[in-house]
Amino acid sequence: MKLCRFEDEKGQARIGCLQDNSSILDLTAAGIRQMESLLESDDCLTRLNQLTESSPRIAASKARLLAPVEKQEIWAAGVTYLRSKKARMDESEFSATAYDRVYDAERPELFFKSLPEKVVPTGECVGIRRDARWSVPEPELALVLNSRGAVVGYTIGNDMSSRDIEGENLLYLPQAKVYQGSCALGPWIRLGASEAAAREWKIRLEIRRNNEAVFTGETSVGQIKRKFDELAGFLFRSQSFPHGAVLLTGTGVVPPDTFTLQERDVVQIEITGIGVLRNSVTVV
Ligand code: DO4
Ligand code: MG
Repeated sequence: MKLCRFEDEKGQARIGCLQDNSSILDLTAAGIRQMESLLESDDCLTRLNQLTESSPRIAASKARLLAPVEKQEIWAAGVTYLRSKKARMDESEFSATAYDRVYDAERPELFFKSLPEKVVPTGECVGIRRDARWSVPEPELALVLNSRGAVVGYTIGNDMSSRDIEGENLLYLPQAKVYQGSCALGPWIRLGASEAAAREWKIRLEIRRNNEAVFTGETSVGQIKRKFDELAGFLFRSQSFPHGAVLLTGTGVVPPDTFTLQERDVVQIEITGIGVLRNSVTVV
């Protein structure tokens, strides 16, 4: 099942359940005002099945998808794939040992990524910093966690990053990672998949420029070094998230070091089992 937030023709935000690619069941018409009430429920799928029987169906073409996030903070894990460790070590002599160590350490790298209201939905523009020379998307599986830290769903995340800023000095990481348009999530939340099933999914990145693919790459969720519960467990250590949280799980697809994003590029991230998150790029 796929849960979404969408804007109706009057500009009102509503909650929906994607039926097929052409229609959405309007759960708000059946009384659901927030995804949180479903994500917090112990029998989310049963409740959804009951609700969908009484929900009106609307054409997906009449709905503008919103980011599938409400009051959750968005966090991200780093250096969870071997490919990411190698890329970071190559970009920075200064910080190479830090990346090498964190890949094998018990404690993962976790960093704050975005407030929910700043998240970019599918179809809108992600940002590249005007003071960065080397900008890349990072296609990542995002875990949707409830307030108890349990994985209740999955969405697609883009952890946009300024690699020259991050590579210059590790202390610049927040500026390389957190700026206008640096986090996209969507298009919806996939519910009811186990970690074992999610580990079979492929993550594909395609970057298009003037209608031509200028980079394509692929990895598998199964390449993530750490278990989902392990990442969620560290995030929830000594910290509570009353509305739940979204946790990006790191990137395993890295364009070559000669590649940087440009204004009007289109970044398309597919995770089999979820869908496609598509955003064009603007300078911020
Ligand atoms: O420490 C740098 C960030 C790592 C990251 O974002 C990733 O591996 O995806
Ligand atoms: Mg990342």
